[in-house]
Amino acid sequence: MVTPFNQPPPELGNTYHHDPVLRPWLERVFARELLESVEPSLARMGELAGEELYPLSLEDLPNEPVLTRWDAWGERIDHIELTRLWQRAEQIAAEEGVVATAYEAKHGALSRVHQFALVYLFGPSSDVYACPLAMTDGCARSLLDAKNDALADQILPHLLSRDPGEFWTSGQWMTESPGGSDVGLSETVARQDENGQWRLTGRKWFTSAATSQVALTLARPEGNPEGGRGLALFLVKARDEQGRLINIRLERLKDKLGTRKLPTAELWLDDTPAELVLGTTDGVKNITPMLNITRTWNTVIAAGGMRRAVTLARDYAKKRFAFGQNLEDKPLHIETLANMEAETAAAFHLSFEVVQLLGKKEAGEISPEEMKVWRLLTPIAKLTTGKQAVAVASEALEAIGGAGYVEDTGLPMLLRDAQTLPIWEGTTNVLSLDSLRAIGHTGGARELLTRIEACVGGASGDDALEDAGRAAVDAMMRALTWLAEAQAAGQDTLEAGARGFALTLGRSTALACMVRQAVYSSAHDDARPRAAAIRFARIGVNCLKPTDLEEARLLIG
Ligand code: MFK
Repeated sequence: MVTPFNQPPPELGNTYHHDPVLRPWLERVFARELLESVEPSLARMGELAGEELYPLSLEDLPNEPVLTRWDAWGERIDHIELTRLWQRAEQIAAEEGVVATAYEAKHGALSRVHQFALVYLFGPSSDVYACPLAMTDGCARSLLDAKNDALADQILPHLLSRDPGEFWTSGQWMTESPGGSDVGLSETVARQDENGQWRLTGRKWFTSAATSQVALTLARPEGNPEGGRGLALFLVKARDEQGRLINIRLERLKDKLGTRKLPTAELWLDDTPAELVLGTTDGVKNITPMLNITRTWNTVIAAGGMRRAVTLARDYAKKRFAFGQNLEDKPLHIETLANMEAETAAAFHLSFEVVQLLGKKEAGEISPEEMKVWRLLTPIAKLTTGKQAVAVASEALEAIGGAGYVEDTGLPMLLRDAQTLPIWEGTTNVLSLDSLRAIGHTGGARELLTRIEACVGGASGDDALEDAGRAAVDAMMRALTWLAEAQAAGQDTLEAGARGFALTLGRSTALACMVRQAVYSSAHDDARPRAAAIRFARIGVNCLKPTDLEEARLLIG
């Protein structure tokens, strides 16, 4: 019997130790003693992610959460059985403080960086358990920002617990059938019963994980006006002591393209008791702390997912022999992988720029200029990395060839899960328009240009790196010129070009951050960040394109 050839599969190992970007970045940003103190937790997470969770995720591939609505005797139970990996991920998330690290704040403003480094490592191995963690973080932030001490005292000890037995996650039940993006159209009604208890009634069309113990949600108190201002922000304690849902019916789990381990659901609130978080109006405004946190998670998860895709494609290229050579020795394959690596490094730098600003904001160390940049860069980073994540995941599958398209390799999941990143937490277009509104409201574009100029300032003396820095500044300046012209031309022109504008801001900021890292790393005997910056500049950061609305209308009929 002839033994057929079996291709060794791509492997990961410890994802912290093997990451080419994270550690050099941390070395630049953290003092040596601080790095020494956080590094054991990152190395542990790298080991858990690469050596325990990744193999478990492959074993767990065929399994999905199962909703059982009724028990054998007709009792409505709405029980969701989670996959094995999700059960393990919950323990790890609590014990390793994937949410708590940010709030324990042991390292001041850099605590957010430490936390999001954990997220970056944990996310790609979590089968999207990162989603309820993102919501949990967003809920904690919202309760603190609302200064609702009563709710915070009751709920935060659970959301921030490192004891898996005590740990709770929060959901975000915002999306309703008329208002996925235009949340102000929400139909859920709030009324107070005779005891003054608020009760919510309505259909939540697309929730985050329906297994969470609490959720932030929006509802319109009876008599309130239409629109986002007439909504109020509520916290729902979804379950009683026995874990049964309280006046909530789980209608179905959503049948999605990806994120299939994540039990997103459609549910009915039926006189569901709820607590006001902050006043009886301005619900959309009051939930924005959650949106900004979950968008930051989305950004970091995108960067982490890209790193996972590139790592697998890179390892495969080492092992795969074809046409007389391993793929890693083939010029066109090397070029392809290098472009993916440059995009991935860019996503990382953009993500952690936002994370750093968030950390400063929460520690009360942010300047007014940085505050404007943070508000603008949060949606910009989310939309930029969301698009990159899909492109890189798709390229990784192609780099692995037919096996990348076969389900039991686990690789198709990379692409399907990436596809949610530009959709949830605000689509690319919605966030492009949000960026324009942020500029209209608080400014930030000029401050971002100043920041980009400062980032690239150190490149002088290195011609190629200087050119890369100039490309970032030029693109940003062109974007500002476009903005002024579009504002003068009118709202239609502004909106039609908003995506090109937003992506240009995202990519030029990423490039500037890469140049700053390259200057540091080149001085510390690491030439890779310089190569990544130069390559990313060559791929291009200016996404401004002329728009023609009349022609576009004609085309779409
Ligand atoms: C495929 C698998 C999917 C799995 C899904 C699982 C998770 C599902 C969970 C979800 O439901 S994801 C939900 C995603 N939905 C969104 O992210 C909503 C996207 N839409 C927006 O972000 C809109 O821009 C927005 C709803 C905010 C617009 O609503 P409005 O009512 O037109 O609000 P407006 O007037 O823009 O803003 C109201 C106030 O909030 C303003 O302040 P003022 O009242 O002082 O003027 C804004 O400045 C402020 N604001 C808005 N966005 C802000 C913000 N402030 C800070 N940060 C922001 N990001």
